[in-house]
Amino acid sequence: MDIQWYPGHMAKTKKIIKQNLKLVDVVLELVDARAPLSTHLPDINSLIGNKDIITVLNKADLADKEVTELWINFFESQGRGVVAVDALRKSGFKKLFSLIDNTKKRTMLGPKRCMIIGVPNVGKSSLMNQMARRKSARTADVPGTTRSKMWLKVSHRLELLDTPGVLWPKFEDKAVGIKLALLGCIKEELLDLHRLAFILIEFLSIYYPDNLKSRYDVDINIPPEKILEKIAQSRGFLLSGGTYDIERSVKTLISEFRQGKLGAISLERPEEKEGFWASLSNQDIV
Ligand SMILES: Nc1nc2c(ncn2[C@@H]2O[C@H](COP(=O)(O)OP(=O)(O)OP(=O)(O)O)[C@@H](O)[C@H]2O)c(=O)[nH]1
Ligand SMILES: [Mg+2]
Repeated sequence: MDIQWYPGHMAKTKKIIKQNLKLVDVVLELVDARAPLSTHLPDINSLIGNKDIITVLNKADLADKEVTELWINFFESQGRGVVAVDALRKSGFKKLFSLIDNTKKRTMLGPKRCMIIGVPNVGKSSLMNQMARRKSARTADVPGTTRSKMWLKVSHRLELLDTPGVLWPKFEDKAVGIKLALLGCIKEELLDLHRLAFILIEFLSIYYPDNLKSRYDVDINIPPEKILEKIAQSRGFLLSGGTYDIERSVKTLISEFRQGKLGAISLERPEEKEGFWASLSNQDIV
């Protein structure tokens, strides 16, 4: 299915990126540390040409530390400048600034200029604000928050350009869409949240069973629907008539996963060709 995520918005965003490319020295591509490949822009080369690029694994506080280390090695082995950061707590900023310092200045005059790009909700505006030590750009846990570009001065030597999130209209591999949905990069209204919660439960039961078990005090060997029922039961999510409010369990599970309340969890690992996600490559969730 082809999806118009934000009609008109995506074409405008790509135009902003292309038009401002000549003004910048380096591009920071923000990805979500929990799924760095699925949240990476597949057409980045056609978008930014041969500009210097640094990969920033943001929200590292929410990702499995061991897996993040594997990702760092993966990108470094490809010769890519890469750093894991937590934009809210500013961890990893020293390495980030030093990677930026080590890039060449290509534009003639003024400070070094960096453009921040990435999928929606990955933390671009938060990172820019924190690097500049100002709350200039609006941030929110909703994809599509930033609607136009914004320049922000970090110092007389460095300026940043925040851009709106980019998403593409079709996922060749549907598992990529599922991971983007789980991480909050796709508008909620477009998603089959119930299906998404099932997939999350199945994933957690295989890769992070203890996290699921201890957060909700459930037996992970029971079917996903029963797990949602148990969550409704223990949290008191009831509808009039006394039936369980499963929709509320669905929303709670997804939102608590996104906020890291189930612990630090990574959705993908480098060089993972087979397994859970490969089996979902034909599943629609939108
Ligand atoms: N835990 C955690 N949350 C973060 C981090 N960075 C950003 N966030 C949160 O992620 C949400 C999205 O942040 P934004 O900065 O608005 O994301 P964005 O990429 O600018 O989003 P769009 O403008 O919609 O494309 C907000 O709720 C932030 O507080 C991080 O490193 N760790
Ligand atoms: Mg933004």
